[in-house]
Amino acid sequence: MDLTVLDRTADADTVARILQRDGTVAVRELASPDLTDTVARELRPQLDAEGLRSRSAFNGDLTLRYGGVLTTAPGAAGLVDHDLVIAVADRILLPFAETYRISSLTAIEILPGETDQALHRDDTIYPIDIAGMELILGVMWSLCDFTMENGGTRVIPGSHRYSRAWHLPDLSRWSVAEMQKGSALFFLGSTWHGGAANRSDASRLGLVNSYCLGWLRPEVNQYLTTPPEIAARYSPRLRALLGYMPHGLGDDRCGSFRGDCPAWVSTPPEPAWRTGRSQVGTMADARAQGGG
Ligand SMILES: O=C(O)CCC(=O)C(=O)O
Ligand SMILES: [Fe+2]
Repeated sequence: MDLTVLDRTADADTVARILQRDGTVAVRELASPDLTDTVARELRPQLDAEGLRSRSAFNGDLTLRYGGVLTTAPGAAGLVDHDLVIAVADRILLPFAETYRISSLTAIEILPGETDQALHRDDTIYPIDIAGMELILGVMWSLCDFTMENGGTRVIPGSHRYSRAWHLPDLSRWSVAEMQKGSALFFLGSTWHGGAANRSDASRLGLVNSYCLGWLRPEVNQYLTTPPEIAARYSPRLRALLGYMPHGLGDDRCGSFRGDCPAWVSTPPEPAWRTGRSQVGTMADARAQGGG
């Protein structure tokens, strides 16, 4: 099965349908070259200063990583909070949660000479595996052209939803996400993927962000990574994505806080962002079901 690559005019229903079918899909040139260049420029100093700190067998020896993206690169807001990405995430994750949030947000620069990263699924951070329930949606933005040679992300279309305990998909059937700068590779948390060897003489820069169900603990602590005073610089929707909003309604909430959350002091959540979402968990809902 090949990786489907759509034009940026694709609508969210089409992207989500292929994503559910194949476990992955790419949308070419979704972000402008101006925006991707800005983000790459904003990330540069911290990538150089801190990028090698997270070297490990899994992360690679010749790969720079930087996780404090929104403290350093305000332009990245236009990627993680992109309307199409959010509309796709709504379709993939909202069947299982009232809302979802950023789980990790990491710039990854694969340097020349790096070898293949082990293929993996990102949802193994959670000790549950429920058939049909996606816990995570990942989006890899290419901040330069991704190619076969320079370490374009490898992904295995159709590899999602193999119950972890039972069997493995055929791990030899990966495709490389060859995509121009500014493209977005979507992959489910259950889809096998990994970084690739860089056999070129230039580095490969990408920004990978993942969204998890709102009742799960994010992979990276977003409150420490993007504390309230930094979060307050961004839109209400992005603040909510960073976790500055409880999950659930009424008595069935998690993540609530006594008093006003510091990230909301000047701009409370837009009511519009919550309309149309499930009311499951309210007393009114329980009453309607005969349970209250
Ligand atoms: O850098 C890439 O292309 C993928 C990285 C990845 O999947 C990971 O580190 O979990
Ligand atoms: Fe991954």
